[in-house]
Amino acid sequence: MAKVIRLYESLIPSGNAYKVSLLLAHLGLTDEVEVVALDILANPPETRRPDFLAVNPNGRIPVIELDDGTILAESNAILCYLAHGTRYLPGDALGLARALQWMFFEQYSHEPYVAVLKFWTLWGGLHHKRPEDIALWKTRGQAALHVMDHHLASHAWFTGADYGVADIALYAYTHSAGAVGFDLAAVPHVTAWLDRVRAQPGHVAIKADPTRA
Ligand SMILES: N[C@@H](CCC(=O)N[C@@H](CS)C(=O)NCC(=O)O)C(=O)O
Repeated sequence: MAKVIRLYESLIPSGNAYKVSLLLAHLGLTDEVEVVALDILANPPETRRPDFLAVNPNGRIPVIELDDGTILAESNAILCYLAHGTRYLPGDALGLARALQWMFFEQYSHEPYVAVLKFWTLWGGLHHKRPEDIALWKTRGQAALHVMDHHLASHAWFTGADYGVADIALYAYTHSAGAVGFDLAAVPHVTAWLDRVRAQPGHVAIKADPTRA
C-alpha cells in the first residue's frame, strides 16, 4: 500500500482536515507527513487557485498525496484508505458497511449543517446570512445530534465494539458544536461519547485558530 507523504489542509482549523490529522496521530504517522496549509479565507481562496485545482479539481481540502504520486480527496475516503488493515476500519463486510453508513450520514445529515453554521459563525459573518438558512442549519444539525444520541444510548461506538473511522468522522464537528449554538446538554449520550473519544490512545485536539490568537 502506497504511503501518505503530504496532507493539504487549511490554515484555519477545518474539521474535515482534523479527521485526517487525528487518524494520522492514532497511527503514529504525524511526523512522516508534510502539511501544506492553504488560506481558504483569502480572496480567491488558495483552494480555488489553478495550482491547487490541478491537485483537486473540486477545490477543497483535505487532500492527501501518496509516495507514488496518487492524489486522494474527500475526508472520509481518506480515513478509509489510511485505516485499511488497521483496528480503525472493520474488516468484515457488515462492519465496513456500518462504518460507511455513519460516514455518509456525517456528510449528508450532519456536516452540511453543523460545520456550515460553525464556518459562518466563526469566520464568515453570520449576520450576512438569511435567518431562514440559519434556522435550517440549527434545526437539522440538532436533529443529527439526536440521531447520534439515539444510537449511543445503546452502543459505545458507531461501528461494532470498537472506536474507529466513523467515530473520528463524527467527532470532528460534534466536539465543537456546543460553541456554535447547538445544545449538547440535550444529547447526554453524545457528550459521554465525546469523552470516550478524547480518552483514546494517541488522541490530539484540533489545532488552534490563528485568526483568534
Ligand atoms: N466533502 C468534503 C468537504 C471538504 C470541505 O468542505 N472543505 C472545506 C474546508 S472544511 C474547503 O476546502 N473549503 C474551501 C473551498 O471550498 O474553497 C470532505 O469531506 O473532504
